[in-house]
Amino acid sequence: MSYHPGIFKPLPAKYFRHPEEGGATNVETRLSRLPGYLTPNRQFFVRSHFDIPELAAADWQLTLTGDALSREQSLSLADLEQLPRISVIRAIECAGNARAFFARDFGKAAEGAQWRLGAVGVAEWSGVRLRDVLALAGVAEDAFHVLPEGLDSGRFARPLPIDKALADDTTIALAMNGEPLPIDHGFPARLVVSGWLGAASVKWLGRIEVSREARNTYWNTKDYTLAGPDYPAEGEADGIPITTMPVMSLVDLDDDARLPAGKTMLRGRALSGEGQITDVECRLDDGDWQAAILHTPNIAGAWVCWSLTCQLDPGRHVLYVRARDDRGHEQPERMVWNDHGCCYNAVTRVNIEAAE
Ligand SMILES: Nc1nc2c(c(=O)[nH]1)N[C@H]1C(S)=C(S)[C@@H](COP(=O)(O)O)O[C@H]1N2
Ligand SMILES: [Mo]
Repeated sequence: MSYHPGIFKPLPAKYFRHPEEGGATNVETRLSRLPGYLTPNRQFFVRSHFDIPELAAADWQLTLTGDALSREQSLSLADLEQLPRISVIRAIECAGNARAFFARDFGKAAEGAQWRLGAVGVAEWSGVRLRDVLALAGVAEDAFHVLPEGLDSGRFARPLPIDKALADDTTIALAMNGEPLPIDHGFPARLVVSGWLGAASVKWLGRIEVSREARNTYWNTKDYTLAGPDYPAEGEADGIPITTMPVMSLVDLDDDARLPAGKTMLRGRALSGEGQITDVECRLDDGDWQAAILHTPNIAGAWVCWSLTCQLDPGRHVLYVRARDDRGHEQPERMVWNDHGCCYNAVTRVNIEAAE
């Protein structure tokens, strides 16, 4: 196995934006360039914390281990292919998506890659249920944590509670939008954990430990937590370990977009962890809130596309967008600060310039 320090796929500027301080392994999707509901593989954002492994399908092995399994198991891709196939359409959203807006709202940047709205994508993930894979090794009644580990140079790993690991749609994906998983997205196998922060969806899977005791890592105790003056530390963690993602709306426009004045269709997307979006509303400057149209499909755990036709007078405008989900969550007016800049979901605000 060898390691690669960057991203393999081409990164044309029309599809991607490099966040400031993001490093070579992070690029966000330009939502303005998405043609449809799914994010094509060539446009999907990439977030990798370490050099990435170049793995050969033929000798790849997934090791199942831990004191809450009846036996240790080593599985090949051919073994996984014996299991029932499933396909799920789900979002992967980095918990740091929209982190750049902390700097705008609070006058100081939260630590980490300064993502705007594009550290998120929706794909059709095909593979096998994590539950069916773990069953091959016999899961004990009192299993507590499931710790998937990547084969990247830093062995990225973040635990899941057993119930989430055994959920119907927790998937070991072998394919993305009908193609073998691209190397940047975890070839040959990654986890897809519905509605949870992207960091739960471990790429380049190599080992899964199922244990009776907690198996916490840096990635749920020192990062990807809600930490700061308003959040109490919890056990080993510096704050509250993040699980599901909050309700958030996105706008399919570049920053400081220039649009023709007059009647214009505004578009975007909205998503909410494991929930389904019920309403999206838009407001231009200090006008009234107007309901946007929600398009099909509207898949829980993925996103819904919205649109609204607006009259844009020439000049500068601020567009505000807020969404609500079927569980009664809605975007707050203002964020509470957290040090890692995670889960930003205050009412979405973008600048637009309309020209005659
Ligand atoms: N092995 C491994 N898995 C990983 C990561 C990583 O650095 N290493 N990054 C995680 C984070 S923080 C996110 S947001 C998603 C990004 O998935 P993508 O690169 O396929 O868009 O992968 C997750 N899985
Ligand atoms: Mo992430």
